Amino acid sequence: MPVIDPSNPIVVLTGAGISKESGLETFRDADGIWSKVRIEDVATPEAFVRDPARVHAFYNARRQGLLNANVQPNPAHVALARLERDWPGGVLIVTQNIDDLHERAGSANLIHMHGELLKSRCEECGDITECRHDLSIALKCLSCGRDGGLRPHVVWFGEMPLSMDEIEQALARAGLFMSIGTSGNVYPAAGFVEVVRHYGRGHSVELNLEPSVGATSFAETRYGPAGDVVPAYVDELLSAV
Ligand code: BJW
Repeated sequence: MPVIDPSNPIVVLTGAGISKESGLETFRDADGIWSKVRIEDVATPEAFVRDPARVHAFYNARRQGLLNANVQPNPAHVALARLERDWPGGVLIVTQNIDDLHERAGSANLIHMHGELLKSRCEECGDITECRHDLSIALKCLSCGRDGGLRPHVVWFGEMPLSMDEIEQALARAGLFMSIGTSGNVYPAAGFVEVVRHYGRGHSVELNLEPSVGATSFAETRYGPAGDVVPAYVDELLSAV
């Protein structure tokens, strides 16, 4: 690792791999979510129009899984919260994950670019509400009173990820870009390392179980379970502060 100036901001991109050791499934590993259900059936706006009950059942099951008491932040989430607390230049976590494990570990400067499983959104009035219960087409929106329009507050294929302007500005300023637990298959997140390279200011590192699709774009790579490699990398960063 080169010496990173502690006055420079860090941007961390996380994906499903960081939550694997907490008991949540990834998408594209051999035993992942997309080996059991088809994207076109559950993760597109067209799927929700065609069969909303099917899509609700998929997200209801994942919400119940997330709320299981055994699912807790792991040492990788905890290390990133420590980095945010102790790094002078500031840390922004951009997560593709819809779980709340970063928040539970103590991270506060956080963007959920693919939405949040524990929120619902009304397609009629846009109201976004905390949601820890099952959703169905029978429910009424508590804000506008209309029924049938509540959906999980998540970003499906073909929809615009959230807070993209803010993310792009942070990538342009970053002194270090860390990509953790993501396979690099889904854009625009898979292109963030190229954005950092384009601006030319930041070092980039991939921390993953195995090389991602875009591994060769990173200046540095380290492979192993997130619960091991992330705390070790954070220790090295903070030893220079
Ligand atoms: C570990 C580990 C351990 C395991 N420790 N590591 C061509 C055709 C059609 C569309 C497109 C196209 N080209 C590009 C597009 C756009 C499309 C896209 O990317 N498609 C690709 C499939 C080609 N993207 C979109 O549609 C996005 N919107 C968009 O582009 O809008 C237009 C736009 C224009 C201009 C600017 C900006 C935007 C929206 C994408 C929405 C993705 N939604 C999902 C599901 C919704 C949320 C949910 O249900 O959870 O988000 S898909 C799914 O993939 C989920 C994830 O966030 C996302 C990324 O997955 P992730 O996190 O990388 O997980 P995995 O499983 O792939 O990888 C896990 C990794 O961890 C692996 O590498 C493991 O090895 C590793 N690992 N154990 C460390 N213990």
